[in-house]
Amino acid sequence: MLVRSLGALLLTVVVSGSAWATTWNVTSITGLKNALNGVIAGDIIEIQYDVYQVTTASDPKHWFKRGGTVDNPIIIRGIANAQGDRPVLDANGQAIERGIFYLWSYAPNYVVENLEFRNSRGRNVYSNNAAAAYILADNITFRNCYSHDNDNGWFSSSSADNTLLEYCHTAYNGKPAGYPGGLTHNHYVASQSITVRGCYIHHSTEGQNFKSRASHVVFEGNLVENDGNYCWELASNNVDNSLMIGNVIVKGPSASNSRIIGLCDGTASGVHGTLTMINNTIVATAGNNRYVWSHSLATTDLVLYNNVFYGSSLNVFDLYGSGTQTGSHNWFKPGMSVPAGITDSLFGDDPGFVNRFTPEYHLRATAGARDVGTNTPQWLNRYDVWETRLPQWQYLKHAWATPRPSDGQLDMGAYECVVGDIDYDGDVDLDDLTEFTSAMNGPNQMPGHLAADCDVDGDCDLVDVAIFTANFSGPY
Ligand SMILES: [Ca+2]
Ligand SMILES: [Ca+2]
Ligand SMILES: [Ca+2]
Ligand SMILES: [Ca+2]
Repeated sequence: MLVRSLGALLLTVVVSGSAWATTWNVTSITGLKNALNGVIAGDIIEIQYDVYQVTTASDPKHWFKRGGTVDNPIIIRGIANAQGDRPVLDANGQAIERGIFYLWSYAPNYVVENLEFRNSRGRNVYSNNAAAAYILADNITFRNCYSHDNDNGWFSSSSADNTLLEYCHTAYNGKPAGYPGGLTHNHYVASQSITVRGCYIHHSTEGQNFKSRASHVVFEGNLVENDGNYCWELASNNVDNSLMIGNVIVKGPSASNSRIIGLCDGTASGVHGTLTMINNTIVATAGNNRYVWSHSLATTDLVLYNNVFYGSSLNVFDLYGSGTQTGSHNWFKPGMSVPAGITDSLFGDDPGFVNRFTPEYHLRATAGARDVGTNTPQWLNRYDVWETRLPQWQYLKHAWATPRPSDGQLDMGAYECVVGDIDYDGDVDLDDLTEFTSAMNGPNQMPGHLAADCDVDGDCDLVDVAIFTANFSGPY
């Protein structure tokens, strides 16, 4: 426990660029409220490590009063303790209206980093859909934050544009069992545009891991697994097109709904525009799973390049809407029914994952899905213009993303194979050498890490050492 100084605030005036900016040092909720009352564009609020109890009496709905500018956002930054723990905003036992951070539309341009939000719940006092943050304003970023055990993980409204969630961990959100109200979700977003990148999203307790009523979604380099209901949904809207690129999406084996990706939840406005899917790995875990499902009110056009559909179900497109399906160079299982507009498909039971059973969805050196993608995948962007869009990021455990490496020929799926990259961060360097060496179990023995078997012959021997050495690239 930190010893709190009597003065909740310590003001430090620093020169930032050409503007005078203030760094506010916060060690209490009162200090945070005071800082938010006084900030101007470009200021930084540093929240020191502690567990901060959020109470109804502290009136979190009215903490945010001022905005930054696009060029000089206001930064709220948690300062981790020596163990790397983020400062915590905990609403345990308190009724919260919509969000611990209630970001009014008149308070735009905030970047929030390194904070944990938990136990934000309406508790039947307010509607049972409180979130870590209720985002009404433009240009709001949450980066490296952890949202868990709230009614919703994140909630944004259609008044918000340019929402960014990056490197966040979002899990175990959903209202308590038996509480009244609609389904709650890890993400329930309706921004004009939202980007979700490099996030670890899992265990929505009753609803979706990601549910959108946004006009434009870019969902990039995330890991989504263990959904309560379904994994990913465009529930309505999407008039400005969306993109899923470089994600690993794994169906929860105990989910209450068989859908993995859903288009339209039956609300009258329907789902429109185009959804382009590029270089995703999408995994079913039960025979009745439906990889992509659409409602009759969906007019969504689907465009698919370089995706891998894998798992225990063959029901890949269960479509009742009126959109088209086009694209090329996707991996399907034998027996999957693929629309005629999707060409150059490959069919096989095993795309060549390092391990289908543990599982590990990176590709082996000999994978059938390696080097067989198209190098010119196209998407229909927000402004209805077709453009080439390569996968730039790939997920790195956990809640991180690295630039996707390139060997000149795109692989299918969410990960580009780099032989010898044992820690999967996209290079072959001394960290990999350490793991490579410790994985060796002697001649004719499977190595402790399957990626150390560079030639995929069942061992890690001098041939593998030669391949590893040849691929040694050094760090980025
Ligand atoms: Ca390749
Ligand atoms: Ca590496
Ligand atoms: Ca070998
Ligand atoms: Ca490295």
